[in-house]
Amino acid sequence: MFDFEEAILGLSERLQDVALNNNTAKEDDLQPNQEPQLPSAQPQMIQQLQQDDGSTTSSQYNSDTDEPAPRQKPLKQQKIVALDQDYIASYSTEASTLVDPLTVTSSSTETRIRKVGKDDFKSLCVLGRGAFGKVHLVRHEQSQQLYAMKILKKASLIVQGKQANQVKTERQILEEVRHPFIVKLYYAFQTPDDLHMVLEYAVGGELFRHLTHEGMFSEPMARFYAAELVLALDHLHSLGIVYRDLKPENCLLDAQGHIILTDFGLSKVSMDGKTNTICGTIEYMAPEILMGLDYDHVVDWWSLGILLYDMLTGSPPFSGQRKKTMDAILSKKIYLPYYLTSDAKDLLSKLLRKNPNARLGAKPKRSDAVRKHRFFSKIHWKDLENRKVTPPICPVVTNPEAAENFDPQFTNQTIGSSSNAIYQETQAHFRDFSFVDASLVV
Ligand code: ISQ
Repeated sequence: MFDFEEAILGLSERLQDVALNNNTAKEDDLQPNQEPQLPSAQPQMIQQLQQDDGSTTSSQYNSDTDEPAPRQKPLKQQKIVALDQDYIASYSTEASTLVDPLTVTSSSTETRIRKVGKDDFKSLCVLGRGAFGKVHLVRHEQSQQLYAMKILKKASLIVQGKQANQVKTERQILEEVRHPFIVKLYYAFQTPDDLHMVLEYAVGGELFRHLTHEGMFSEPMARFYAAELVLALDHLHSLGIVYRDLKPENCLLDAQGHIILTDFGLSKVSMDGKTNTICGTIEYMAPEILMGLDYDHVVDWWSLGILLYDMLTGSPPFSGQRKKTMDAILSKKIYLPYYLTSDAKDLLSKLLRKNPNARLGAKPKRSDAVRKHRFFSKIHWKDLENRKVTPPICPVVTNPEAAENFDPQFTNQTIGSSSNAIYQETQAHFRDFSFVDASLVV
């Protein structure tokens, strides 16, 4: 179990020259005595957290009032960065029982497995781009079924070093995980240059887009999305998986408006292998991750708290210039607007405890404490899990192939062909990548 005090001591040893700042505000009004203080962001760490191009985003934080300014959509295009070795910490490594068409022969069974490849799909448009590649909307020509195809450049992965494992981990996680609110992986295959993951198409687009459109969500709306995310995260935790990257961009909606949690590795927030620089959005990251301490599933409850705050107020509680954001996440008391109900305030203050051991969800059992919080008292968890609760937003879809709920910045892009030269040796890294969902085997 994560030992907070020890971690702080460990950190102070690593940062010997820097005095820890113990002179920080109490964590929250509701539970003032439960929260030991984290040290404020250390200068070295802050330096590392500057954006790699040297630029900083304009401040969204009003330092006089502590009130967050309206949300701004973060840049989608991110520099290619290496994936953190423990980006997704999985301690459940059971071999998959699903079938890999490139490595399994069907001679022992009557099952006929036809290889699925790039030529079986027609790319219709780009849905998004991430650190390692892009996501296309594709049509499986034989079935006319639409999918989201995530395409990862092997060269980009190899250049950063040691990333093949991460991609396999993402593929393995998606293969293993079956949950109504987590994206489904149907096929995985590779071409000489790229890895391909054929995923469920979340035709409703990003929750973020709907949030931007609405400004902020009412408490019942926010409660619905937060509750579906509780179920998705709890399922991951039950498999020993820490998601670690919960933020609005990774929360998509299906045709009915239910959450589809995506992105198990095409990360915009990851550790640069050379410099330990954290790239991309840090607004949703737990203090212990930012400090480079050990962490566990409790980081996901922090991020859920930030996301809930974002939905209820229109922007995350700590945002703006990177250094300031970092400092605020580590040491600033959270501002809870007057218009939130006491239940919402109480939940937020407990999810956003900087001490992971005192955070809601840390003990005793997985998500029990979170589910049982008064904010969720109106949620019928069984019905929710069975998709029997009607979502608050029904995405408008007139033509699924038009990807109308996705950013035209991407969907208007022409589909480019990959031209990266690839070295033979890179192929060995990805030998076991290919996969087909058992339900699709004929
Ligand atoms: C599913 N549908 C649309 C977009 C997506 C992006 C990433 C992963 C899965 C997706």
